[in-house]
Amino acid sequence: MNEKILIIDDEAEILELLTEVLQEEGYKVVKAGDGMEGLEVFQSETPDLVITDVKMPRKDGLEVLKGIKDSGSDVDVIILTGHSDEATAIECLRSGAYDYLLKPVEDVEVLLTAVNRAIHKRNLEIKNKRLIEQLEEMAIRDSLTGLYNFRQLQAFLDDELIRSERYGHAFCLLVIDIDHFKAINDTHGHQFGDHVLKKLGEIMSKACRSTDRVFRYGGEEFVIIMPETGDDEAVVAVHRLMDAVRSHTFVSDEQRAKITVSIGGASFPFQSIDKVGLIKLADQALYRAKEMGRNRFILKEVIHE
Ligand code: GH3
Ligand code: MG
Ligand code: MG
Repeated sequence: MNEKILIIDDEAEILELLTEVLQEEGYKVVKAGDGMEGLEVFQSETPDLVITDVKMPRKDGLEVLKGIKDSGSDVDVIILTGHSDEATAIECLRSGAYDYLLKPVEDVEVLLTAVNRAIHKRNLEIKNKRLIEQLEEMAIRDSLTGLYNFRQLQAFLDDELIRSERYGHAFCLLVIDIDHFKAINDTHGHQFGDHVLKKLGEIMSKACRSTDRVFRYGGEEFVIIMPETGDDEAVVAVHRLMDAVRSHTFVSDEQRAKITVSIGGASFPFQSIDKVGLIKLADQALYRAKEMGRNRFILKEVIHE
């Protein structure tokens, strides 16, 4: 990757010299002739590192540094300064500059060492940030289906309860269980079973509204939370969902199968106003749906097929 470095200096010879040295090292270079222009180029070019002179017309190096830091950017700034101005350079360090270099830049190696070190540090920081984001994503998602996991369900449900209570809105919680899934595994193999789980997650996500949340609750059980949804709307939504599942033929590695699901629902605030109560009621409704012959939805004791 070619990292981009912004050089800000009002002396054309310095700009030229640094550009040449840094380009030879393999960096992309963008330039500005004073602090004001420097901040503009910083915004438009989003460089990976800034090297700025201190004494410049319109805006000086310290103002450039502050402008960059105030914008919330974590891009490093190296200060270029004359011998007479080391005090300002130290003030820049206190204000968050990464390093300072004395002009004239006679020893190119000193410059390159500082630049390479700053770029290396930044690349590591970017990599770490990505890894942390990946870990955070892995902590809330189920690895097979990519759906939110059990832990995330608890957090989401807590939030939804507070929100719905505050605004006086209804929401619906569904527990979904695949019918005779053991037979799918036994007939077609565990791998095909995994394919069904994954695909079912996709089908249900597609059949839901964008504000609905689909979770993998455990093995072959899923939970859907439908915010801002009354009982009648939930029944319509579940019919759409069950139709989507029933009509799909699961195909993988020359194996084909159709499945049905049983669904139990519970609604807030009509049936319960707490998390444990809602899950328990939906589970009981699911159990009844299984007992009554599967492939159906039960909400408030009413059977929907
Ligand atoms: P019912 O209609 O009563 O729900 O019957 P069932 O066969 O679906 O229910 P049961 O609870 O007896 O079996 C669930 C099966 O789900 C057994 C288990 O091996 C399978 N299962 C759970 N998690 C996974 C998984 O991650 N992958 C696969 N392939 N199968 C799984
Ligand atoms: Mg099952
Ligand atoms: Mg089950």
